[in-house]
Amino acid sequence: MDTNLFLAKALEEIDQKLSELIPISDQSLYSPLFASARYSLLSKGKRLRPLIVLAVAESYGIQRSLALQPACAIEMIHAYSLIHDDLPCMDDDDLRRGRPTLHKVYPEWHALLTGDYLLTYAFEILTQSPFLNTEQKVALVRSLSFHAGAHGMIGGQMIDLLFEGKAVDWDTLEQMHLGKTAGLFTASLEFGGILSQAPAKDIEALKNAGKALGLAFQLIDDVLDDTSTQEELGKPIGSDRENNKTTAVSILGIEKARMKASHLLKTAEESIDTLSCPAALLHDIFKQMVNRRQ
Ligand code: GRG
Repeated sequence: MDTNLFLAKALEEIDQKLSELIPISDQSLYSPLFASARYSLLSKGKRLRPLIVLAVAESYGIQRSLALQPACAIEMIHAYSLIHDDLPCMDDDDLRRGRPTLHKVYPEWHALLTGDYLLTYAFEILTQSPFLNTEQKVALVRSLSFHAGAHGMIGGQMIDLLFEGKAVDWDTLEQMHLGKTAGLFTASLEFGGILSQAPAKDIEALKNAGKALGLAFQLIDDVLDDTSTQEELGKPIGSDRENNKTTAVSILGIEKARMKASHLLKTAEESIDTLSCPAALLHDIFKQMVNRRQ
């Protein structure tokens, strides 16, 4: 299938499923939680992580209906991480995806609880995903809890905040990127493999691709933070500089950071070339992600 056609169709299905999964409101006393979750989750994100899950499943010839709910679970974890990352106690940002951050619209405690809700609900919907056997569900829960936890996203965020305002060398920065950014990309690729019941050697290759792709994605994110406008990115630019954070650009400069991202893209592509399924769709998506302008 043509890549752009696949992306357009998959994006539509992801958005529809995300909307179905969070009630508009109900009679419960806690229903304002759903309105705030919809505000963040349904705002205009790129949906890269769920798209990757669906793209891997597509590459193995697996029906999209089987991969859709697990893909949405990863987007929920991503949305929760953005809500918490924007809070005053972390990056204290006012704008996300072109709109006021959640704690600017609701009280801070409400934003915090919305993130907590999305985090816990992600695991609930994983265990309720249709068409999967128990072994697959356990593997998905294990993958997501590992990559979103201390050895992945939370660990990366911990390094980020521990080193704020301090000198950071390249190895430390890369360890932070591996956790904070590459964690969820690795989980997304691994999810695709688990859903497709791919052989163990493919799952390893998918995870390796996820690490390299995540690192490349973060390098480009740092470059865009220096070369784009707030309107293009939908979030404040230069906030890392304001918060005294070391970035790939502050260590390498723009050109070297771009070159490093290209090398990492190549590593990710070499990894998916070893898969036992056609990899053209994944090649296209990886390239689009690393060559993106926003
Ligand atoms: C606070 C638990 C917790 C974790 C925070 C993910 C994260 C760790 C912080 C968010 C800020 C940040 C710069 C993370 C690096 C990963 C990244 C570039 C996120 C933005 O992802 P996109 O570009 O965002 O896919 P959209 O809005 O398109 O979904």
